[in-house]
Amino acid sequence: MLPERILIIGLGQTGLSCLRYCLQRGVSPVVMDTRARPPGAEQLPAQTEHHFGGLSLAPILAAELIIVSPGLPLTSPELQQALAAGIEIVGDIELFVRECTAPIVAITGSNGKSTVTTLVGEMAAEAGIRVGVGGNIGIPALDLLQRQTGQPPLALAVLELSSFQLETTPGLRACAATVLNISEDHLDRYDSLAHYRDTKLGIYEGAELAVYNREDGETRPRQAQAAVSFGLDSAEYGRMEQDGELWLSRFGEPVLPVSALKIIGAHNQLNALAAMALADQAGIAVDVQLRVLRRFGGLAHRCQFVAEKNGVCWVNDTKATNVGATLAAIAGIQDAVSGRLWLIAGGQGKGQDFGPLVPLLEGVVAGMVCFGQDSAQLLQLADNTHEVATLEEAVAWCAGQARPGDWVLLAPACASLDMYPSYQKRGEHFIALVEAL
Ligand code: UMA
Ligand code: ADP
Repeated sequence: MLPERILIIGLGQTGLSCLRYCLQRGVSPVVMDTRARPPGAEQLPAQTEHHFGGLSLAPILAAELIIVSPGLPLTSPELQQALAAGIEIVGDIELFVRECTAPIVAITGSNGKSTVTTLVGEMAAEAGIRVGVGGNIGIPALDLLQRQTGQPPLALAVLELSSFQLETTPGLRACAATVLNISEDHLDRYDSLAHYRDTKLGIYEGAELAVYNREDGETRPRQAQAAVSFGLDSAEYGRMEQDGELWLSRFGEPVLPVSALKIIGAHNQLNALAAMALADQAGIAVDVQLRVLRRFGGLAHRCQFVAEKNGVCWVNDTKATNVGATLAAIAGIQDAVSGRLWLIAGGQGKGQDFGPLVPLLEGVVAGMVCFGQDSAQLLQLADNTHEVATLEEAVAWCAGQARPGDWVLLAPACASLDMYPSYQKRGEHFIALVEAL
């Protein structure tokens, strides 16, 4: 049962889904956003009490329940006062888990979340399971419940969860939960990498099975609980050689040659193994899992081949919004590059250390062109860097440097929000620029 006095803070995709959820249950919430003109304001029913342009204390303290969007940290003085006053603050995922009767597969990590979430969702659908896929992947979780109205309930929910969402989801009890990997990200919101990691590890709380990455000790659950691992050796979910070929394996049994995967790179083999472990726990047959793994061509904007122009291959990995993803993208494509590799990077660095890019700039990357808010930090990493003002100029610079056989990779290691509304828009702009060459 929802209380009468609900306050929704944040009116992006999440806030709007919370609004729909409350209205459907007969509660008219108050809405607040720190922005003067938040996106979605035009969708508010006329009579909705709203407060835009800041956090107003009076309506905050008048609420019985506050539903806060993932983009807003709980550290503001106003929300701290609400907590001190004993007012419950939750996120949309908490409301979802309280109502969802289906088992939940929960996926977090610094990178690979959307890929693994999509794989598990496709495996479940292929198995004929009534599955809902949502969360940070871009479909607000509560909308999965709304769609159920008048239909049989979901039999499985597959949720991609960000650390922001996990902060406000104390009630998650997943049937299978994974932290795929941990690398620096969102250090503009967390005071340390340890704080960011601990928030992510919260996904294992109460999980029936924890699925962790043997290659990355930071992903191991801290408490004693049922757990299984994936990695690049032959243990549990892993890889092994058979007849001179590398295979994905389950508990020592080879099940799929790596060459049968369309998604490239060791990072995607790890993603495939994680998806298998999660799907096993969700009761999805192995042959069904393998069918999906054989056909899955990857998501748009992740190491997406755009075009070959004048003998130069252009690749869009705009979703590489942190250094770890950029490293994985380069490791994934470098074997395919016969000539030189040019990197386009930049945007909002979110407090990350760009240092791990240096060995690449001194090795496999011929040159890096950088742009955006934190380009000065990227520029000073090595001698073979060049700064420009826009993505147009970056593409033009690479087109001028590259010779037939070379590759150009957009893998920015940064968020796009200083110059674009989303990483997708940055990727679409890149594709249009490359196509126009
Ligand atoms: N904001 C304000 N004032 C407010 C509320 C929000 O300035 O009062 C700002 C936030 O700081 C943020 C932006 O508005 O920069 C969007 O925040 P939001 O909470 O309104 O976002 P939504 O539109 O609801 O989208 C959120 C997720 N966004 C974030 O967590 C920032 C989306 O993930 C997610 O797809 C969506 O819910 C549905 O669940 C996006 C994302 O970038 C893809 N996630 C981060 C990531 O993957 O690294 C965590
Ligand atoms: P997320 O949803 O966590 O951002 P995606 O599946 O959308 O992850 O992939 C985003 C980018 O992260 C990819 O383009 C790729 O460069 C990188 N990536 C994907 N999977 C992994 C992984 N397992 N480890 C490291 N990097 C990865």
